[in-house]
Amino acid sequence: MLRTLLSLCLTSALLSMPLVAAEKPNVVFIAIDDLNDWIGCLGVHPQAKTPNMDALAARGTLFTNAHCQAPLCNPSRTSLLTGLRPGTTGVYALAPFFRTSAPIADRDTIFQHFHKNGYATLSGGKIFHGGYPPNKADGDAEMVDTWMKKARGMAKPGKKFVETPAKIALMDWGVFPEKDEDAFDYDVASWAIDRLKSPPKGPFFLAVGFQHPHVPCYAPQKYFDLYPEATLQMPGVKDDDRADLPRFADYMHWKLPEPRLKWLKEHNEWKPLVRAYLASISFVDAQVGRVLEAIRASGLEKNTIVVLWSDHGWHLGEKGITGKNSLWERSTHVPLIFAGPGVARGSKCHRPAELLDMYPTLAELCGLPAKAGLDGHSLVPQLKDANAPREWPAITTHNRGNHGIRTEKWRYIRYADGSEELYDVETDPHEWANLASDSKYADVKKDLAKHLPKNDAPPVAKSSGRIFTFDNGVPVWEGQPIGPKETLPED
Ligand SMILES: [Ca+2]
Ligand SMILES: [Ca+2]
Repeated sequence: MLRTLLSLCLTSALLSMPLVAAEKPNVVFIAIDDLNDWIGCLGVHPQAKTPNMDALAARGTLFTNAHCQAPLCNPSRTSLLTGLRPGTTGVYALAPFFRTSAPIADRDTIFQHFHKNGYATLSGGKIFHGGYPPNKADGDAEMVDTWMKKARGMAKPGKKFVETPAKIALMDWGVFPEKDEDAFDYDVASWAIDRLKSPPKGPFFLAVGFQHPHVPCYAPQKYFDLYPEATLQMPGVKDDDRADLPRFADYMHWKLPEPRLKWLKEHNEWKPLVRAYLASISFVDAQVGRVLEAIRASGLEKNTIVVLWSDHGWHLGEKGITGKNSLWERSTHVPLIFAGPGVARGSKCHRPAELLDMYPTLAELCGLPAKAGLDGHSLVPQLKDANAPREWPAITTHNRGNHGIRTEKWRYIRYADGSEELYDVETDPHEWANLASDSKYADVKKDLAKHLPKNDAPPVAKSSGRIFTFDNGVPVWEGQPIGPKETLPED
């Protein structure tokens, strides 16, 4: 009798296990590379056409004041995947891969935290910074259970469309390829769709990383047709905008592999670049749409949390530059959308949010144990009620000791030499008037400065690619000291 009972209990326990597991929501984690805040539902560029991202926001919660932790791929992705600020990781530059970098080499990424709690983890396209981890095929099973096999890479036309100076040789923009099917991101979406058609048993965490609108800004003709050049609205730019900046601001992007506004204007390429960037956004939106449709068609939608984010923003002429690498809104402000079980529908949250909040948020939404030692905070209160208070600002760090602090009203920047910027973004959304030297804002600055990160770790060994240091009063860009009389390059 006892044996029968025990056996019944065991059978029932075994039977209930898959049921319990199946009740855990899945996660589809959609990353977009270098997408600034030009998506339809954010309304920052009034002509941006992203119907699929807008539809996701309509069935979920859109964070309208979300910011990256670093305005550059590798440090931003390292931060959000480990849940730690750049000042904690010491990863500030394009290299090295954080897994080789003490003191965080052994930190569990969000993938590993989900894996250890019973999730199958899958990753396709660009999730870790390009090329990382280096040995997906054999050595990285501990990082992610299933990797997309190496994709064919970004297709390139035979000849560049735009003749750019050598130092910005990677940059190009124009109509290419002819069909969606010939672009790298199409393959990434197709891989994700296949996984959704035959998902792993039990709950899964599926990461899908798109590369557009990262340069080169290529897209098929139909996406350019969405943005006729004659009626294209250009971003707001003030000619003498840099006049009230401290010199230290220049050091954040001393040399860039992207063109400055001066070069674009002189070569009549400003408008074509803006148009190509918008076309690339609409192209990637179409690929996002294919994945969202596969989630719906597979019947997984009701039990799947979708989160969509971009790793940082992108300037298109504002403050005289294109690209990222700054602590201003254009570089830091990113789309962040959650949808699915546990998330309010059709909701917009204006509280500051940070990309590294995704780690604790997703863990909480999925009922996983909280991971100790994370720098971010769960957004679950705001996902239930967009008006729920939040005591923390959003903080962006670019190289050691340079931080931007964003609240609902203010942006405060403190550079490593102590120089400052302050903008009232409620009344000055372009961040044109630097108020930092006005004594009437001394208390505002003091309050904001209380949020400066506690850790300012030195760069990890072998840091390279956009690395800037300021030691013993000497500014050094990628190993070369910047002389006191040198001026910011203009091409
Ligand atoms: Ca990026
Ligand atoms: Ca200004």
